Amino acid sequence: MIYTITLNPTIDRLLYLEEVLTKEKNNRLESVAYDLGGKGHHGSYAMSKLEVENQALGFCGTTNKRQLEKILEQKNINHDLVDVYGKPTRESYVIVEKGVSGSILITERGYEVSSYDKSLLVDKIEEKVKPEDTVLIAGSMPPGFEIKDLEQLITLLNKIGCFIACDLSGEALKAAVKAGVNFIKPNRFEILELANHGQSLLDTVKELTKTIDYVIVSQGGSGSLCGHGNEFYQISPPTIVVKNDTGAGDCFVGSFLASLTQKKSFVDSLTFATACSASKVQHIDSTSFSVKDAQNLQKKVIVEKV
Ligand code: TA6
Repeated sequence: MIYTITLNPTIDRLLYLEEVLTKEKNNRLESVAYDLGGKGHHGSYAMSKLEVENQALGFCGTTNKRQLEKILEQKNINHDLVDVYGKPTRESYVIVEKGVSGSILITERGYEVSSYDKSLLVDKIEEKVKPEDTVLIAGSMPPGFEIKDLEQLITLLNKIGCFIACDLSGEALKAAVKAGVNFIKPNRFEILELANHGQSLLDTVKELTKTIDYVIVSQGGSGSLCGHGNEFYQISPPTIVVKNDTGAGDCFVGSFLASLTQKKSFVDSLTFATACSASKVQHIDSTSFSVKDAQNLQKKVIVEKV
């Protein structure tokens, strides 16, 4: 079983502009849509689409709970969230300009969680997670959830003995590396914060892979530099027309962990996850991708042993 933990859930409000975003102009919207936000929820969406059993854990504000739950149900995501009373789940504004590749992401901070809220989440994790499970902690932390809370969460998961995957950034990523986890996916800027002074990117990955089973450095449209054991690869995605890149990294993480759970090899998991992500960016929302499309795109992913 895979559990995803989204500490700071989000509803994505997608704003499709009639034209290119321009300052000092009334930029008119062609349409507005809502989709699932949050990196852990996106991971669950990919796992569910790939028919890998998973459950989404985390927090959920009660004042707009129905809206988030409706999207989770539409996306067929099994979930068991801790209610945070009287608070609204935040929104991320995803701006998609007419005829322009990619998106602009503007994200709210989120509501504050209390010690009681945190204790309820820990209770659920203690009750559910088994040593043979995988847990993905992904996305930002809400106000009130401190680094020490993350350290305690990872310590608990290490005590249980499950596989711990983290898609985190900044101080949270550093704390996860220090606490000991099995998977990280920093981007090309975040990895620099984990590097020894003057160390090359590849040497940093090799160093980190001594203590972390899987280290994936995402390089946006250029692909990723990946390490596991004594295997290191530069992965290059197929050339495709990007409509909306929001959620591409999350789709990669969910598809990669799903592939590992299905006992695929490291390289096969990497190329399939890259293909799922390439399919995702060809869709205009934050989550959708085509498994069939990904299976075709996987043949075009370039793997270079480094
Ligand atoms: O990675 C994309 C995304 O999940 C968006 O859909 C939006 O919800 C945002 O990231 C949330 O980011 P955060 O790091 O605050 O969890």
